[in-house]
Amino acid sequence: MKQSLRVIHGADFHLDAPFSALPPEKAAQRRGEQRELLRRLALLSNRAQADLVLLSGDLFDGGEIYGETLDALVEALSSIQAQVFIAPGNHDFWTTHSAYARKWPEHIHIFTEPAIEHVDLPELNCTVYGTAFTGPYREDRPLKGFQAPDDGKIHIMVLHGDVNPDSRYAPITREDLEESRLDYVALGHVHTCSGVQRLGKTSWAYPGCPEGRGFDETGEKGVLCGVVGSGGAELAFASLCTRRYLIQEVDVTGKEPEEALRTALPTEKSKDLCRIILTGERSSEPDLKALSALAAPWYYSVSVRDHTRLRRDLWKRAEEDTLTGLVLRDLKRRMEEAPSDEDRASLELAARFALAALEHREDPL
Ligand SMILES: [Mn+2]
Repeated sequence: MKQSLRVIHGADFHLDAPFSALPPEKAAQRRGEQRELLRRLALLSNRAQADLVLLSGDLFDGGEIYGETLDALVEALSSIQAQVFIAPGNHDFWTTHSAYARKWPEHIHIFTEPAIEHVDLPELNCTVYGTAFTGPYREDRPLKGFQAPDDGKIHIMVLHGDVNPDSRYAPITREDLEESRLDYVALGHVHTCSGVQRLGKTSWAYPGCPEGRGFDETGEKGVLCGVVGSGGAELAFASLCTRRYLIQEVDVTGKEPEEALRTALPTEKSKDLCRIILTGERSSEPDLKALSALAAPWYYSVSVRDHTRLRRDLWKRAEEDTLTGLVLRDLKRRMEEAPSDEDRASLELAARFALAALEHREDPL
């Protein structure tokens, strides 16, 4: 009898997302790369000899999908040797005319109702539960009052929902999770990987989205891969993404922006998408167009933003006959007498903080 199962857990593929921040050709290319995630998922699952592939909703970004996407989905899911479970989410909710509503091979199970349904897998000593969104919102708590039976089997739930009692997207409370007595709750909705969490005997996780679509979905993206048993779940993050969204800060203080940017560029061409944020104090207005052009060959896509501040003259108010003038004069004199650069630097910092405090400003720069 199986005591533990090999599991792949993914969610929030958002296939056919518009990628509206990119020019149309690149947006189409990115949608093509999203379709490749399905092939990679199938490959990963078959290589790992997974027993279960759990897909917790928002596989599609919207109700209408391209023919290429449906073809890729059918081909990839059909090639998976594991049992596949899909719990439609708020973006890909179940309807009778959804892409999900077709005849699927035996090993693919798609939940179609808000009420919890289950599939028994006696050969795996396991029961898989799941529910579906049937509209863009659901405000009922899908796990409320649910408790897995104590029958020696492994109990797993696939569910799109929000571990937040005030959510409009299938709210889940921590008590609901703990009282469910499920061995693993495979969640979707949150696009950042949560790692495996535990409440009572119940393990739960969000894998996050497997491919970023914007600078709110930065870094490595993928699925969770590992083992679920009646003693708990051990799943590790496995990267699946083609490209990453990166945010890089470049401090221009005391430098020409172009020079600062040059030293921050990668040493070889990157396939990632990068947002460069200029920070620190500038002596003149940076030419964002020229800086973007300088960085462009190094990334798949790059944009440059200016968050710098104009360098202000720290000692401008030193001659004032006020408390501010007095404090600045004192610090200036001490700076002139300071024995080292280090002392001068800390006195300058002290002057900045003092000036900010005296002017009731939050930011000492
Ligand atoms: Mn989502």
